[in-house]
Amino acid sequence: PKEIFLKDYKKPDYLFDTVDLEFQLGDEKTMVTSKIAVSPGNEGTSSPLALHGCDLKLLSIKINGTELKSDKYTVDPRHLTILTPPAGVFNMEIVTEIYPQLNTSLEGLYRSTGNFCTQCEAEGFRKITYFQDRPDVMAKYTCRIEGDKTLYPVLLSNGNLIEQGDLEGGKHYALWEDPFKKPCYLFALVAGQLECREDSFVTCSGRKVTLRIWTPAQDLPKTSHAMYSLKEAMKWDEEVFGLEYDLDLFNIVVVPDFNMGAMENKSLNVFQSRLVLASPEAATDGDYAAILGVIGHEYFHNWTGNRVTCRDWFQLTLKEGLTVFRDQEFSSDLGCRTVKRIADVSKLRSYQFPQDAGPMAHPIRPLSYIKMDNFYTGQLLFLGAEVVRMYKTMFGASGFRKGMDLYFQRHDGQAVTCEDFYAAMCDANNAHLPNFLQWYSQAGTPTVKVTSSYDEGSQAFSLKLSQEVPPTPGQPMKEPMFIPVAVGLVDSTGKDMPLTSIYSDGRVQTLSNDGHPIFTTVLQFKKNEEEFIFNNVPERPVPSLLRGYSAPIRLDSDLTESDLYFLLANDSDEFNRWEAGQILARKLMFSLVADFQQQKTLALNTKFVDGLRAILRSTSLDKEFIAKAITLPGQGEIMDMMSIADPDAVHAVRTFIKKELAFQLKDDLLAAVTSNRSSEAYAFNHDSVARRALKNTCLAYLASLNEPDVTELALNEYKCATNMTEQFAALAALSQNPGQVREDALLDFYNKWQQDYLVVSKWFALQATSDIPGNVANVQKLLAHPAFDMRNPNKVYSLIGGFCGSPVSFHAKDGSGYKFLGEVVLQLDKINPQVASRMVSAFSRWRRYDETRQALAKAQLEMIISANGLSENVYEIALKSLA
Ligand code: B3K
Ligand code: ZN
Repeated sequence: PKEIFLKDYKKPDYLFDTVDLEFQLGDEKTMVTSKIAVSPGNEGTSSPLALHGCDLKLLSIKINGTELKSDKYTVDPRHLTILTPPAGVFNMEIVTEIYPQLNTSLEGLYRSTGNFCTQCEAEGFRKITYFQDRPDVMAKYTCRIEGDKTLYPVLLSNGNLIEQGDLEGGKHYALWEDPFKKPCYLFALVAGQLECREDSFVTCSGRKVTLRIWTPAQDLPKTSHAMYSLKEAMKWDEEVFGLEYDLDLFNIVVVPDFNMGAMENKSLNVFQSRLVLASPEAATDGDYAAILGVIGHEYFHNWTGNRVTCRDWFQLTLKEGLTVFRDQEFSSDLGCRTVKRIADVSKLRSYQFPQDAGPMAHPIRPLSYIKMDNFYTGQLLFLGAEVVRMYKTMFGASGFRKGMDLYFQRHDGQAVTCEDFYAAMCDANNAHLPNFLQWYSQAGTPTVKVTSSYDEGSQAFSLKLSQEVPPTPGQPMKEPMFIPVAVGLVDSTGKDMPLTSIYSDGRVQTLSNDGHPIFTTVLQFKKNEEEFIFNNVPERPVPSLLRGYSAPIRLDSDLTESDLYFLLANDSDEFNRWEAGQILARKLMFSLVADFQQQKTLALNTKFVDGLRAILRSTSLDKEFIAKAITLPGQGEIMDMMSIADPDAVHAVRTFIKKELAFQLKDDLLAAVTSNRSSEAYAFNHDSVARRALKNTCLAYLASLNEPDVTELALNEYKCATNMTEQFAALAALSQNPGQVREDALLDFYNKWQQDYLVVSKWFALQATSDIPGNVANVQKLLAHPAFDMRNPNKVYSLIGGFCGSPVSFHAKDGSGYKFLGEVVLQLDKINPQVASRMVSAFSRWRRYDETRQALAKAQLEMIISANGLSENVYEIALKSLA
């Protein structure tokens, strides 16, 4: 396998100006004709023209209308090379044959439940035809699709439909034209038996855009929330960024078999079913929120990704980090900002931080890859979004908007780099952010230490900051990064102090906002060590640090426990109230883990219980916030912070605290469940979502007690639920405890929902993530369940991905979890390498565990890497994990 390096980037020797594709869809084989207008990229180039290709049967090549003789080109399994292309502009016509019905990789052109569909990002277009499959080759496309009219009544591609009609032999055709230049990864084709929900949106300039969501007929009623989400996204992008949709038609297609969540193909987004289809009975609040976010995300790509795209795949975060940031903001604006922020930060901590501390650590702009698909990681997406967020933190909403405007003004229609984005942001704000670009090139999560001191005499409060970026593979030494640290000072009554002036870098800076006092300031921390002194501070404050999580770092401060309890009760920054509770919970969990390891009896300190009780009883806090604030940090987060991860101890401690809290707060929890019932019809709005979140979180606590009265309560909630959010939460609550009640409930749920494959996937996931003893065998059994299908990524992610996310079972000390995954990965790899490689990643952190587990996990990785015919996808992850 060949490794590709960022430093080797070279502009393409040839440009493609127009690409006219023709597909003759057939049940057995599909014929693809590609006519390309080629022009030299560099003056007077005479180098061979190398085209990528994979699993293609070449039928013919013509250059300027003449068949090319076989000694004028070479073909290998990855390329077609035209040895001496004509000088200047020329036309090239290539005919290939492909076999979509045999394509289980779900990359290129493939079949899902009989329909044709494509997925080209990152490098899948080469499975359709020979092409310069790289994002800096941008062309205007037309696409003519021909196929049987009864089997494939709907024929879709990018852009506008400019012609359609019937053909002999029961066939028909459609001709699409996309007026915008695009890289081939944004090409899409869909053909099959689909119906659509149609609606429209009038843009800010008064253009009417037709919106269509395509799905099998029976699912049409479930597309209303997706349509609502799309219209909200279109409106939001106009209001917040002044970005208007640029065509008269926008299509979304739903397919059950899809590797990722969705894909932003120009005007023809393709989604896996879970992220479009929803009804109150069958989808949870979580599903509704995910649909809103992902519909928004793919739509927002139209500008950040499609109109301005990436020069090469190393720049992926340019479009993904930015677009994730935009979808996070969109969801925040439509829901509750703090709660969304908490959810996003939790995700970062549970997935990105651990990865960044392991063998797969890489900067948001990686330096090399074997398979690009392996780099659609938390780093590029979620850490990338944090990096974009820091620009906004530095420049404010209007400065950020100016930067975005300049970015589009400079780069519309181009394929660009992360530096171009940085330059637009800085130039628009007449600013320079020293060491900020390090965020793109250095891997590893920085740790920032903060120590504070107060001098009563001079009324000065000092914060000393130091930073350390840990070594990561290939990067032993690190430079300091630019870290924006948002700070407020809280007085002894719990109020924010006005901040008047600050001394740093040898100068005094007056803080005020047009004469108004300010209560939060952003420290620009950019050296290894720096001191910031606040002046005119009348009493010793409690600092509220890193408000809103202003930078993606690990904060290590000298705040005492009592400071943290104080912030938990008083901080005006809600995010930091939650954070104070989390820090306290982490400290508690650590000390109990140590007790557990020394076989001491575990006991919960009463201050912690009282702190949570106060939150639970609050009538002023948002209910969803309360639900988050009483939820303990996940097991992964705690294991990530241990020198040797001990899944058994962390699990035992988390279970202990949960039960103990349930026991001590039982009355309050019961009151929260009963007072948050509602007989109103399901609605997806913040108040209802928050109410259900609180009720469900409390129910889960209660059910952990496994006492007859709470089991009765959970059963009752399960039976009376009128929506999936509450029904599924009750089922999850009941299934915490092994036994007959659990088995009966799971069976009942399956019988109710067996016709709905999306609900069945949830049912798989619930069992897969369970921490009941002996769950490996149960998951093994579910592999053979008639509803399970290895070829469907969603089911694999639910069952196998879910299982790997459950530390006690996956890391079972006898190695049974590892063995299970090892076998499954090899099976999966034969079907779908992208999915297999996502699963094998669960092994990557094997060195974090004790020696016994290390040996067992390593043996599986070695078994995998020595397997015959392994895909490059799995090979790359296994190789790096073993390195
Ligand atoms: N851009 C796609 C991801 C494509 C993944 C390729 N293996 C979807 C998204 O960002 O939402
Ligand atoms: Zn994206």
